[in-house]
Amino acid sequence: MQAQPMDKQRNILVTAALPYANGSIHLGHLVGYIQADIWTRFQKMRGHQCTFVCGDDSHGTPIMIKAEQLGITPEEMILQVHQEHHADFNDFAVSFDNFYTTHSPENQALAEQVYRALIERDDIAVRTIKQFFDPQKQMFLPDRYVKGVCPRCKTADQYGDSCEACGATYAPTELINPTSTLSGATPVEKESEHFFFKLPKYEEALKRWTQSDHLQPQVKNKLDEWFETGLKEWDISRDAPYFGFQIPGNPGKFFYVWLDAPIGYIASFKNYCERNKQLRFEDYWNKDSEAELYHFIGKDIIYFHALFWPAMLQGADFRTPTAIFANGFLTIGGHKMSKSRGTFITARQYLEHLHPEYLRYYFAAKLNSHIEDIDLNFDDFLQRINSDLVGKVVNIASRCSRFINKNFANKLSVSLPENHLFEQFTLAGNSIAALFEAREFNQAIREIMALADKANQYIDQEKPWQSIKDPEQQLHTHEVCSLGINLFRILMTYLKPILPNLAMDIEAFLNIAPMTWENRLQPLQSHSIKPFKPLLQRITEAQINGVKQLAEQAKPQATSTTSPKKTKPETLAETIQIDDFSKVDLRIAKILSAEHVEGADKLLKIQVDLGTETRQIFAGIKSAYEPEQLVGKLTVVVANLAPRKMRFGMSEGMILCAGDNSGLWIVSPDSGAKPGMQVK
Ligand code: B3M
Ligand code: ZN
Repeated sequence: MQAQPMDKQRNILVTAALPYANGSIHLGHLVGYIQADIWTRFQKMRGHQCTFVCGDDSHGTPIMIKAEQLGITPEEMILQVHQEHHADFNDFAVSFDNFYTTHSPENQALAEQVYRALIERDDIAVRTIKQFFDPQKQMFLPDRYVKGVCPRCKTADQYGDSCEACGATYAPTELINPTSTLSGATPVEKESEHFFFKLPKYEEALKRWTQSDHLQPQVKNKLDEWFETGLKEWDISRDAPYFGFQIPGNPGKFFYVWLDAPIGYIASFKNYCERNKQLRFEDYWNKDSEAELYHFIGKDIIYFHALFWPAMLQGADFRTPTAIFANGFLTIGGHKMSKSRGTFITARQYLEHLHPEYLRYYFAAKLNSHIEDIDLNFDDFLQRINSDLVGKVVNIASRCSRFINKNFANKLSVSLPENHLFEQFTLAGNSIAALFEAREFNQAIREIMALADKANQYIDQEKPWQSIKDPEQQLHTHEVCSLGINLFRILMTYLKPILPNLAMDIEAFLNIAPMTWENRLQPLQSHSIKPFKPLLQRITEAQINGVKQLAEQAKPQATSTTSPKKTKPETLAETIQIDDFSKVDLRIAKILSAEHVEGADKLLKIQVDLGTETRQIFAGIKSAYEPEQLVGKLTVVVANLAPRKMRFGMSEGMILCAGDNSGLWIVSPDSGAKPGMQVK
């Protein structure tokens, strides 16, 4: 068997979901961007014409409101955020060919074009609907901007679309005692004319589209459920004030952000074509286009991409996507990151502690083609980087180049030893390519690491550090090390889509042209390399602890920083062993003093007597207790919790507390217990 020749050149357009222009990129976002970037880089290395576009999703009420809060115009804000996002993506080597914005002339023209085409086909209905209106702010309120008492379980402080406590979904107008989260005013019901896209007309076409090979099986199943419940018309308009595009001929009416957001993919590509004349816009978007079009998205926006989007494209006479690739969410140490709680590690925060390509490698090692959540576990992270990437792969280069640099004047041998390894390594490129193509990155990494093991075994067995001492074995030693360098180069070819910057450094070290899938087949012989410099450092405990701490702060805490929100009992945590439990040192403590903390909404600063010492703890129980109520009370404290630096000072422990939406109660022993006693 031989390494397969490349298939014919394909024209591919890849998109990644457009991030909203009102917040920072966080690690959860990066899963999808890194996945799409690896895939795109792989296609480019295979010699295909592959273009990767994205941009900010710059419209909508949250963006308008956020800018207002910042005291700037939405235009100013989206510019600032655009620069921030652009820098974040750059630093993580996410290499969009164009990172544009939906607030662009191209997008406006295209959104109008789509809208007109839909009107033409009688796909737009106009109906009057009733909606909540904030009389103070003089604006209609999206569901998330109304809060009130759940009509079903009567829990207070629930959003206008669903109840966090009992899971009920309802219209905001069904809430008891509704208030506007923007002004606190009681909203009134008001009528307004809205425009609806007649999605049900596309049911048959969508069903056909779904049946062919465009979707992952899980997505297909989801769609079948939606077909069963029945497709509904989609409200594509919003009333002024709104930051977006005005609907042509309808002053005061705007396109809903989700109408022009996916059209932003087309606009970003169009903008790119204007600067890159070798690409023809029509070749990619005309109805009969033979180019391939792929959308990488998060699992929460499948409805928009698998139903509305192909229907809109058909209605407006554009081609439909070749496939949609949805990915799962990121958990950190098993905990969900949550945007709405503001609990996530941003891309920037991560970069303050760790190398971006570590994260790319880690995600690749976890990603497959399914919609599975992936977990960032820091011990696993450390292990994979230090023992796999640095210990196995980079180590091959350092082990062999030592001798090439020192004993053979930087030059590789004229021929390689009679050895099947070179063929085996190049041949593996076929199956590794198939795995990249199928987005089975974790399996690709497994194969690459198995090859790295083989290369190391070969070096172990040939022992160049011994044979170098024997003048009669000079040629052999030279060939062994030269083969080692060649094997290393092939491994790095396979890792290049994942580790593009490391790969570039290695191209410089090996003194070679950019590595492609094809040129791996040519061995390096009689070739001069450069002196080896350490290419990638091991992660230190200190670095990993830095990021761990961010995650700790991000995790919803039982008491210290946030008060638990839910009434619904959380599902019980997984079973632990007695040894796990006994790691937690619980002690009776007496509250000596408690006081408000200036600038903190939820925290009280508390001094406790632990029997042997006094500790300061910040606890998020301000909503439930006046400080003086607490003084003198006995409670239970996690005494061996690592101290945490908070904005207001050090917190040296945690007070145990029970709670849900209806209140918070600190845990107290019966009278008789003494400060310092262990709780077992
Ligand atoms: N702006 C972000 C999200 O919901 C949203 C994606 C738009 S993709 C066209 O994840
Ligand atoms: Zn409820």
